[in-house]
Amino acid sequence: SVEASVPEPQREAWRKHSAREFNTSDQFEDAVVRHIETTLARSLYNVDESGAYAGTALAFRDRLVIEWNRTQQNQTSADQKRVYYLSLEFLMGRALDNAMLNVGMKDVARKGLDELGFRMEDIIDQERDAALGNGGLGRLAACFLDSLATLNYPAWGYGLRYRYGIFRQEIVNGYQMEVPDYWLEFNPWEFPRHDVTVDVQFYGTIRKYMDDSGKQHTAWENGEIVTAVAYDAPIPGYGTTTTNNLRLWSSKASHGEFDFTKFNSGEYEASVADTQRAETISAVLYPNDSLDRGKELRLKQQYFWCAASLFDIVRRFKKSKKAWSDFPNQVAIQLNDTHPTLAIPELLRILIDIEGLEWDEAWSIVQKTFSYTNHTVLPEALEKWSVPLVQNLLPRHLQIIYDINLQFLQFVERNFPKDRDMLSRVSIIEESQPKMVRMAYLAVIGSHKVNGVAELHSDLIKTTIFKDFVKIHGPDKFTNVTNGITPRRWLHQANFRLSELIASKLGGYDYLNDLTLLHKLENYVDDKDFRKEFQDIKYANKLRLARYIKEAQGITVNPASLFDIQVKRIHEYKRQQLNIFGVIHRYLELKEMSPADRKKAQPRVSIFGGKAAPGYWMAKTIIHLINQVSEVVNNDKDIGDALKVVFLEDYNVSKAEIIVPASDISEHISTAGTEASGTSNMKFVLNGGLIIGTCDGANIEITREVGEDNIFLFGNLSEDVEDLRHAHYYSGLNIDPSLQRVFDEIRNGMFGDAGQFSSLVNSITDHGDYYLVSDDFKSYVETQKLIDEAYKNQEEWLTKTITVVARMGFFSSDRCIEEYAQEIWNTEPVVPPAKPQNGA
Ligand code: IMP
Ligand code: B1N
Repeated sequence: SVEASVPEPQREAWRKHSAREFNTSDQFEDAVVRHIETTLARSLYNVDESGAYAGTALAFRDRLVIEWNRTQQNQTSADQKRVYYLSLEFLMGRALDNAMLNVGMKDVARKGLDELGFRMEDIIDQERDAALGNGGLGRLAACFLDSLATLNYPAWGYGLRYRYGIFRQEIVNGYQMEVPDYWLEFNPWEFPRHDVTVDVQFYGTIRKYMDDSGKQHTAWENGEIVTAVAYDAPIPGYGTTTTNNLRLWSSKASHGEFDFTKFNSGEYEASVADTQRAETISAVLYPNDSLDRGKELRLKQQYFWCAASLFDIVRRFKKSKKAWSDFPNQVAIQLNDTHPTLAIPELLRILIDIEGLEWDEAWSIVQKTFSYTNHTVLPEALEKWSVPLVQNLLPRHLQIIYDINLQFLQFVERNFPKDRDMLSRVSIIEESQPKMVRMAYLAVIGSHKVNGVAELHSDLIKTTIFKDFVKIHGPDKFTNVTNGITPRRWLHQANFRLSELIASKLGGYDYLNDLTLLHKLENYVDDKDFRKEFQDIKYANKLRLARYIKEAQGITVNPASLFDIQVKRIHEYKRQQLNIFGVIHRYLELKEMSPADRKKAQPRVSIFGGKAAPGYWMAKTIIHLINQVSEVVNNDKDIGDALKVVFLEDYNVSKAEIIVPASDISEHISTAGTEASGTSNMKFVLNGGLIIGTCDGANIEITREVGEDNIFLFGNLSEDVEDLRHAHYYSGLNIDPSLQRVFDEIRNGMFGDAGQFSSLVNSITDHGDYYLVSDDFKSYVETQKLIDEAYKNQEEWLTKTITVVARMGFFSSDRCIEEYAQEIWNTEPVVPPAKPQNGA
């Protein structure tokens, strides 16, 4: 059992034989070859780069496991509050390079691999991305895990172990095709814990009964049971031995392989089918970003994961033998969006139905334990589950939700007796046909703190979707924690030369643990050698991307051109359509120029990348248009290097690590008020790229930090969006002639069959232009002109790019985690003891 331990008299023998860590390249080679020969059963006659990757990963994994065990023991005895980060998505990317950085043996490994006949970069490149997420929300969770470990917080991530992560995108004839991402063929970073399982119930019935003392009880029984199996992955911190845990649940049939009663009675297929059905729960990540589709299987995933995680957390707490009132002093649970909101009624169910607590005590524990991060105000992303669906799948939870709602509405009625509409506005249950459970309201009511992810966004949620709740609970419940990114992956790993240059000026790598130290770079903004090296690094990064573009898409681009990059999920609110219309406009202008003038124009490469949700037709149409424009422009002999258009297939985390350091300009051009924060904006600037952006999300705070002169802002402000939409509806659009020209050429078939793009163009011209493309087009194009001009003055441009890097200290995810720890979780780090000697 998991509780068993070695008796005292035998522990000395264990300690003597405790695993040894490699410290020299010789020992590293020992470990690699041993793993290749024994763990993988291959030999020196049968080892390619993937084998060398496996051996290297397993050698580093051994070291991580040793630290991981020590950390868990140390954190358990420290008796500190643990933070649990519940997220349906963890977009981790690759692990090996990060493990090498954090273990600190990269040079040893490089030498060892070299001696074994391999190149480090090729070995790192063998790893598949762990792509258990859609975009920003999932990658934020990954950055947070990195910072939590780095700052020594005892923290676990809880999620689902999808067999298929986000699909691989292939572009066929300009259209997106989705290919399943079966990523688990070889995953050395996970540890199956077949002894850590939780039985999770679905469906079933409710029985009320009275015990001998006359106390009322509720039992949920006769449901279908699915077993959750834990898979753990070590999360090493940087500059510390702290190695936290990411626990992902996998589903399997509760009877093991087969239902043997069915098996023995001859129903072999039925028994296998049951097994399949259970395994389906954790089979696939839903590929929608900022869209709620209300599918039953998604609800099953959510409950399965919440129930398994809560059981695990409660089990761990119970080992401490503390009183229940201590639960919120030991446990902080952060809800990453509303996806884990069922954890709230689930904890109530455990406390009341199973542990026998009274409602009021249980409710007070729940509210102190949970906090909720909102990531979007888009109405289509706000989760609602139909009451009949919840009734059927989780009958007891629906009762508990109704009880929460009743108590809440009674409270509201007492405090706001005059506002009759208030009750229906704030009810967890929407009185629609069918009735719906509003998950965001449940999350707000069940938490002690609610945060948005950038200042503008946190203000917006207080004045829009949660306005009434600010009145009811008071403004202190609502707070802001502006997102951040880990400088380890997004600067040091992705842009090693820049990191090295910074370290050479700042006297070492301390800045990777305190990003605000970057400000000292401003002292070097006039230093000739520094400037030269900074510029060379950007050029080298552009050259690297140019090579990748050639290799992956077969397009030749000139690294001396201005690289203009927009990589992110394809979504109308993110407005890739505005970008591609701008590109078409540029193309039309270039076509009209004399060859001499064209030569003088600033050459530009417009680079796009990103996935569309498989059912999101408009997003797929945008991808198609980009590819068609690319086809026409790149093959136009008149144009040459003046303009190239690239759509990079299958954008993901490891590709981002090549793309991000290579931008001159990146585009963050969402309709004001729609992008909650954005995090790639921070990544690009941290790597010395400038931004063209709207006054939205974290762009506003980036502007505050880097200064207005160092960012290219354009477009309408969020406070004007509603009026503009209203005006579209009542007085029509005001389409600039330059945009009209673009539409005319698309409709005339310049980019192939116009019918393909009519829904896209019509969504603007005939259907209200909800995302304000027509309102912002002119200022967008004018701002792009300013960028062309500014880029021509390379010295001034360079000054700007150095300055912005120096001013990005605020955007480290370490800063976010400190804010969460102080303002929301009320918790302290557990600093690990000095490392014991090997074998001790
Ligand atoms: P859990 O808290 O039971 O899920 O265990 C998490 C990890 O901490 C596992 O690796 C356990 O072996 C370890 N662990 C749990 N309790 C103790 C303890 O009291 N001493 C040392 N290690 C522990
Ligand atoms: O979360 C990121 C923000 O930086 C982005 O601005 C925001 O758009 C993103 C349902 C979402 N909001 N909502 C989602 C993802 C998947 C899903 O099923 C919603 N993602 C965001 C980090 O704060």
